[in-house]
Amino acid sequence: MARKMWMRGTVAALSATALLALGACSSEQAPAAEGEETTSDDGGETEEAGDELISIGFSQVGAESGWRAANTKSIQDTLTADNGFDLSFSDAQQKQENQIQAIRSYIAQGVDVISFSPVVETGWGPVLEEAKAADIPVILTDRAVDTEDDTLYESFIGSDFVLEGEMAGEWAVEQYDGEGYQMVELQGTTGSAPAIDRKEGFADAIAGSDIEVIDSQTGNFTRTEGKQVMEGFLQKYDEIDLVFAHNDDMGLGAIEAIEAAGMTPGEDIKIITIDAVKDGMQALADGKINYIVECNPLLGPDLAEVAQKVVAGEEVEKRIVVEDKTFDQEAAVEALPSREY
Ligand code: GYE
Repeated sequence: MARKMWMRGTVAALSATALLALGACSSEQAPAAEGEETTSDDGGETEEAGDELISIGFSQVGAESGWRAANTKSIQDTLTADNGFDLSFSDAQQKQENQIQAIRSYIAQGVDVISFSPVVETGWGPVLEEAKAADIPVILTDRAVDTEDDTLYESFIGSDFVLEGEMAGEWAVEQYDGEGYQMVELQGTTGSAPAIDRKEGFADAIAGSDIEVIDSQTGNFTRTEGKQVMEGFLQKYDEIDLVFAHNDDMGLGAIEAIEAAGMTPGEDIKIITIDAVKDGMQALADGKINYIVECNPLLGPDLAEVAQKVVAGEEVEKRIVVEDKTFDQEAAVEALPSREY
């Protein structure tokens, strides 16, 4: 927490710092920045220092969830010309091949920094090697890649998804162990870090309890697919007591399916989700979801700071872990009025 606060504070001063740091960079930097307007309110910089923006290519996973919308907004609101950046942003529509294509085009453009949130964990070796060969630093945000070679990226900024799954599972055990609950799981996108890790963390936490996972399928992190998969579960099983959804959106889809089947979500069937975006928090406050583990999507400020340091040749941490909270109904009611996303 203290460290998050420190980072946020630092980013407020980013514009000035970025310009200062860039003063020390070579003029070959930031080819895409030529002719860009730079606004600087620090007044004391040399003319050259104010001329260049850090060009950054960002490949986003898609627009699958409320979390993703908040994450995109954070990145676009932070990596602005005012803060010293020239951002190229692309949406991969949850397809790895689109991300690889976007990264290749950023390499061809010769951007200063590439950042992306990998839709799945595996299959990144070749394109990361290409970025390395072109001397373009890569910063991972939100999701990890599965590689032994951590020289292929500068830093990975994001939550600990195993821990999120564990926190969700621990609460389930605390509340429901001893009841003989039958649980279904709505998994995130197959092969993605949050789906793999949240599943693992949750399973570890409920091991030894009498909560039985009777089925587990992917709903691809979307509300529509979460609803469809839940409809299938409700047809297939006579008794479902608990749903663990890897994100709020799939949990919200499950709520629709449960209500359509004439049952009361949060009572007849308990629901635990991850993310804590506004719609999820509202459902928790309304008693339709029982518990939410937060996943903070506001990664823009940390990304801006790390990108600025990398371009300035400063050391950065390989792993920056974003801390998450948990919410029950009471906590959601309290947090909602000031919730940013
Ligand atoms: O939980 C989900 C989104 O990678 C942490 O992706 C992110 C996950 C998030 O679609 O809502």
